[in-house]
Amino acid sequence: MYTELSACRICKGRNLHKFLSLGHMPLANNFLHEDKLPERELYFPLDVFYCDTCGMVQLGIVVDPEIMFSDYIYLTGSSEPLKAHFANLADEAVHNFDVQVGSFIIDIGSNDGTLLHSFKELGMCVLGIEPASNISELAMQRGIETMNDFFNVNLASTIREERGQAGVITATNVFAHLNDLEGFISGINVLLAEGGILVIEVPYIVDMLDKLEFDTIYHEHLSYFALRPLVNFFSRFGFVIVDVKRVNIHGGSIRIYIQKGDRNLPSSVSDLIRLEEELKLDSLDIYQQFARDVMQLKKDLLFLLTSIKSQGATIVGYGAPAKGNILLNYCTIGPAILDYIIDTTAFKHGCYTPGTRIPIFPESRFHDLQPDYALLLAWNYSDSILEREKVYRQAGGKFILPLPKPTVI
Ligand code: JHZ
Repeated sequence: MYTELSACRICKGRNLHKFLSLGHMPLANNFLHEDKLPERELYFPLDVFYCDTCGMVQLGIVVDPEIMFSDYIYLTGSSEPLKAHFANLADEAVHNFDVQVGSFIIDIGSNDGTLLHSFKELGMCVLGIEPASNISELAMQRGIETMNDFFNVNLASTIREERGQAGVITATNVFAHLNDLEGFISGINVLLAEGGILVIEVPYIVDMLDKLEFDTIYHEHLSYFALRPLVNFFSRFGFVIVDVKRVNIHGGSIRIYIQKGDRNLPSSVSDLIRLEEELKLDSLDIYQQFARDVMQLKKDLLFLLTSIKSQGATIVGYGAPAKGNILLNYCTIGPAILDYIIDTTAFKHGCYTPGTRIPIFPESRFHDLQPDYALLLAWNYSDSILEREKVYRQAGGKFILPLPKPTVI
């Protein structure tokens, strides 16, 4: 079901240092349906390594993607801030790169078609590629043409023969999920038109380290990217980063614009590389400190939650993101602490969290029962959620932000 990493995914170096072990964890999106609760669940080791040669941070194992992605529960369209974020991405790509109306746009890992919907509204011809059959069906029902498949060079050739090359290819929150990065870039080489633009968004390791976002480490995320190793990677394959910006999504990500060819790197790239050098991302120390801080956070969060519980207060979880399951399992927070979790995704209702087995309900339960505290598992949307839940807060309800330091709001 999984293979062990023997060399760095980017530079093939073999000098890999393990700096963090989160123990054995269930798959973060493997929510359990109430009709078929298994007696035992699958657990996989979750260890993180630093490559001494090129500085890439990566997981020690690769779980079979068929197990993780063929049937998927995460829906992009379930989070309003994410919809707005993707509308902004489509708008920015079209305007900054002068993409003509009617251009062919492909989204790899297109989920429910939320991003492509924004491109379609701008008059583009769109095609999604999505390996999860349940989710590609949903996208089709919403009028977004979607191929139910994993992206690779063969699929790229088929699409090119049948439909021609694309002016824009997007891959948001999918690049960090790939083991075969070379296969991906070969596919892009086939499918991207000359002068076309590849847009990649990945969580940024600078944010992960800075805000102690350890729960974004899970089996789906094989790589934790800084910009420096990526610049070298793309140039090896005849591509160049033409722009990069930090974006406030998923706890802090980078949006990277890439084209075929070779030219000087823009100042946006050199500025971020300078930041990475200043932070000393090329030395093991910063990662070892991160690991020590993660262990301390576990103690602090458990202490806070158990003290609140011992006073007889009720605590629930707000949002059931994949990362929440890493936080709950690692910090050993189960149904004795959280009565239930609420989430906007209909697919998740009636399910239990993997490992910890906490039931998930629609948001209405939260408003009906007005619990004393809500642990904000979807902490990346804290601004939007705190604003939305004004009435709950005015009535005395409190939120607990777990990261970077457990805080009651
Ligand atoms: P959210 C996903 O991880 C999945 P997750 C994926 N593996 C990936 O790479 C990362 O993103 C980057 C709910 N919610 O987006 C909706 C509310 O209930 O942080 C979602 O279930 N109320 C592809 O799962 C969850 O929270 C709300 O008001 O960690 C958020 O999940 C809002 C805003 C969201 O990603």
